[in-house]
Amino acid sequence: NKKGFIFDLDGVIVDTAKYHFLAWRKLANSVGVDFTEEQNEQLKGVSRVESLEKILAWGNIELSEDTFMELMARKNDDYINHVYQMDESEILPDVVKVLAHLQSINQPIALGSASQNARTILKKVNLYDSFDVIVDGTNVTKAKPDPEVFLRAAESMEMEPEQCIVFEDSVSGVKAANTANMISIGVGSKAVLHEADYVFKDFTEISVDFLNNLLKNEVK
Ligand code: G16
Ligand code: MG
Repeated sequence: NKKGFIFDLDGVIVDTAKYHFLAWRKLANSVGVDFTEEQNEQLKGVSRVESLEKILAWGNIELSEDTFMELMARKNDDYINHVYQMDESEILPDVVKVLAHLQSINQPIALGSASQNARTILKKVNLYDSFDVIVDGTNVTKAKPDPEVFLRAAESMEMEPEQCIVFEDSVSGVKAANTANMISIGVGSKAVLHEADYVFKDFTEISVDFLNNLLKNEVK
């Protein structure tokens, strides 16, 4: 029995969410916009363009196209500086264990991320070869909550959406998985991710039994 296992990157495999936060806060403050962790929650899983649009809207700021592009580049440079310092120690707890288990029972594994930096990050933390399929922000046109990124991942794994299971830390990503008709597993807070089919605090709470049961059941 086969399922397609799709993992989000930021906030699921690695905690790059904190680097996005630092880079966006610096950028927002530089244009005079306050930026809280609650606001940051709304940027999780959201594309770079839409993230900046939201920040500017919070500050009632309108900019020329050129300045907009310049600010996006500045945020990314800042973010990349954090990424370049990453190594395997930044892989979140028990991620490697779960990936290894799925590999050992021959399940296809995909990455489904909004980030254009996904491949760089996977290489930095030495997980690039753990994924059979990678779909990221360089491959899709529509950002989460649109299901495009996950549907593409399913297609590349040659799996039907109904056979796929998505691990997500963001509200927009859980919505994308649900819209795609996939099983959604929230990684993070139950209060935030209440739309997910299952929610776990992190991978240390996800047992081998649970993973094996996913293979047996038609949960959706
Ligand atoms: C990630 C983050 C978002 C970020 C987006 C684009 O998605 O959660 O906060 O804005 O990628 O990233 P970049 O600016 O690197 O292209 P995911 O889907 O991996 O959680
Ligand atoms: Mg994420």
